[in-house]
Amino acid sequence: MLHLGTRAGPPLAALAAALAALLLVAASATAVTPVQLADPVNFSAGSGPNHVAVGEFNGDTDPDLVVTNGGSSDISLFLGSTGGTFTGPTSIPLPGAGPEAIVVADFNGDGDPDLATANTTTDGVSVLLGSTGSTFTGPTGFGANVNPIAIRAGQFNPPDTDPDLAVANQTSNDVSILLGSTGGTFTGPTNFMADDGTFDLTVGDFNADADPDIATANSGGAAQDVSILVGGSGGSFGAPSDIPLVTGAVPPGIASADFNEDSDLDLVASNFFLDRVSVLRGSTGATFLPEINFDTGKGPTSVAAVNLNGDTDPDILTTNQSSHSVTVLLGVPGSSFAGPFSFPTDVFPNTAAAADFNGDARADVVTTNGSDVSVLLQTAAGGTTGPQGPPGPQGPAGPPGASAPAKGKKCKKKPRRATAARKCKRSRRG
Ligand SMILES: [Ca+2]
Ligand SMILES: [Ca+2]
Ligand SMILES: [Ca+2]
Ligand SMILES: [Ca+2]
Repeated sequence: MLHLGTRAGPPLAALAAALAALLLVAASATAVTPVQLADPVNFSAGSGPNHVAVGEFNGDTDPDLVVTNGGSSDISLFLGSTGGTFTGPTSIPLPGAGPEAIVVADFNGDGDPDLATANTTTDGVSVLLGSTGSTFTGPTGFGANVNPIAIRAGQFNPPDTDPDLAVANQTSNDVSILLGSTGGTFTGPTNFMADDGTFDLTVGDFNADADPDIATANSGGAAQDVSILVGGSGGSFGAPSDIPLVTGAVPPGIASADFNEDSDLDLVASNFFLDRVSVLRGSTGATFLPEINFDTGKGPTSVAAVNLNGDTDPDILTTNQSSHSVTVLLGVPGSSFAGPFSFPTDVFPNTAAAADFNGDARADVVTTNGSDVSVLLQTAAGGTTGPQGPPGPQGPAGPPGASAPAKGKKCKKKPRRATAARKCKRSRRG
């Protein structure tokens, strides 16, 4: 169950003790450079922050942030400053839109990064075109389907080079493809079925045919799975191939990277009610080997593939809504991970991104939380550690399904975002 009304302090002492224990048991296997994140510095955004993305909007090389706010229906723009601090936010209004997710890309090809949001209230997308000095023109609205909740950019109809958009629609259980055209405009949407409660998506070439494919995380009552939509010509996608996860997984987040460096793209999906992530190792023809699970903090919502310790193995970053933390799983050759290493955020984190905010060549972390934004700067961490061994630093995750949702609920609270929870509707297959 989600306990949105309860609040627990970050278990700092427990984390420290557990980390020490892990270091003791981290054995023999391949050493990996550890990561340490400093305590969070919190910045106020708008009301109901939903999603954060990083961009360079004013050209000063300090990474900047954009945050969607579902409650105040706007975007908060933070400009990076020295030492990993931020000025702002400046509010960019999206009246009545209810923006959930945001993506940064140069849609009109003028060299200035632009923004696109997935708007759950208006069932559409807002595009804002960047200009000099971190100003934006727009928004211009485009359609999607019912309750857009996640958005990614891609190149779905080569050789056309205008960035395109893929939108996950939570209630229509599908993905909307909007094809980019000149001047930052879009045609479509064309909708492609995924599965019940399509909640997040990632773009990657899973079958190595050079056409980008899409994988979605589906957390509706009738689905606890990942859907693979294989890309075809002209921005089309095939029927979904569903990969079931363990019952109760309720995956709210998905990301892709080649974690085991075999050149087949892999997937990672968060398991909200099981306090772990599932790694699906890619095989030939957009098929995947059975899941391998790794512990996280409690209530993992978003998951991202990042590189935090600067080696060649992709790492995993989750936001943990129930333990008010992020978890870092450090990639180790051969589909294994060191960790979990968890670090406190402010309460109810729901999405995260990584970038080097203070210019020390170490990637840092930013999260959106229930009511603000946390920045966690990476600090120097000496020594090495080894792959994850049972149990993880936060202790056993508990028996599978122990905290699973009550049976028979037609309309679960959605893990990631408060606005989505408020708008939660009975899912329907379409
Ligand atoms: Ca900047
Ligand atoms: Ca642009
Ligand atoms: Ca792989
Ligand atoms: Ca840094």
